[in-house]
Amino acid sequence: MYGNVESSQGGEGQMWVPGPGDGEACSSPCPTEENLYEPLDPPMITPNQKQVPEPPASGRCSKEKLVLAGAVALGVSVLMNVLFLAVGSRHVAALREALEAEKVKELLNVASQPFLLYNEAQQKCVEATGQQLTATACRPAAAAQRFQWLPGGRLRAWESRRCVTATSGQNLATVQLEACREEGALQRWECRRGGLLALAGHDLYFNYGNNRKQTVMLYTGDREWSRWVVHGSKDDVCSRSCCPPCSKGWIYFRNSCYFYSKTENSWENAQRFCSLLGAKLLEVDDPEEKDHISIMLQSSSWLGIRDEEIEGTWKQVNGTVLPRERSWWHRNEPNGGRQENCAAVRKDGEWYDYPCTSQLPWVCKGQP
Ligand SMILES: [Ca+2]
Ligand SMILES: [Ca+2]
Repeated sequence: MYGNVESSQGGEGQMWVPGPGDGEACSSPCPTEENLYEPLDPPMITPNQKQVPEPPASGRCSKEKLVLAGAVALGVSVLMNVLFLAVGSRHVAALREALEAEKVKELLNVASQPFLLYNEAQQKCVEATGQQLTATACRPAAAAQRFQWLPGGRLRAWESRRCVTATSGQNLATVQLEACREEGALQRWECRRGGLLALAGHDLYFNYGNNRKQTVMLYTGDREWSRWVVHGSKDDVCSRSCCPPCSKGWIYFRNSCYFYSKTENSWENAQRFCSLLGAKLLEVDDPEEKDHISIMLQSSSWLGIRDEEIEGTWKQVNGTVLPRERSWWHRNEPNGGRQENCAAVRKDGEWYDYPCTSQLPWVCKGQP
């Protein structure tokens, strides 16, 4: 029995009730695991079972042939219908899943109260004109000078609802407005000490732009022309950040956001769900994360690894082979051979291989 992964909900159809003596020593001979799943391979036919086709009987009438042809046609038609039904239900499941993803996406559109970006040294505010961002005299009532934070460190122009975007990750690159993107690396900003507003992950700062048009640009210099506060205050612009680092419904831990599903699905659908949200199915990087996950889990959930391609070679969704030192298999696992090619993490943080079509909750892991 698959006594190693507990279900989130008990009830009928339960397939992994702990079996008697699971994980305990037994008197020999040990009972073999009872397999509740259909064998994946067709039953083998031994040579002496092989059915030798009968030689065609001479003088068979054409009526018999017609009946035979009719039966074959009927069989094919039934088979096709079953096939279409199966494909159809998969499409419906995919659509339902996409809808659920859309609902979560709506929650991502939480924004902060608007504020004006003010450079004290120049006594100027940032203003949006079309796509362009310039530093100009402050007009607190002007919609074009209002900005607001979106989740993920994105800064949105209040009026045009477009995001502050670096044209490249290089010194002196112009900063302008573009459509907000969820995975736009050039749209993520972070505050550094002293009012510096940096392009996330770079030592390039949102700068007043000492050029003729006073266009805002990226600059390596970190002096007063790169320093910004909320107009009318001495506050760091990140003090107006709306948002907890993660979107609503996601849980923050150590610079990542986690989504714990409330429903169950196959490994593949779970993986697709996470990918639709720009995240990935859970990967556990170190013991600290393993402990955190085990505290958070309500029940066994899918992990983003499988050994579908080569039995015993566990790969992450991006195709990387999982390093041995970053795996936490339960004793005697993985043990399912070709019938168990997907991995799940149990509440205690330990891993099991499991049939990929089983229905389990899942965890997505994404960037803040
Ligand atoms: Ca396997
Ligand atoms: Ca197993």
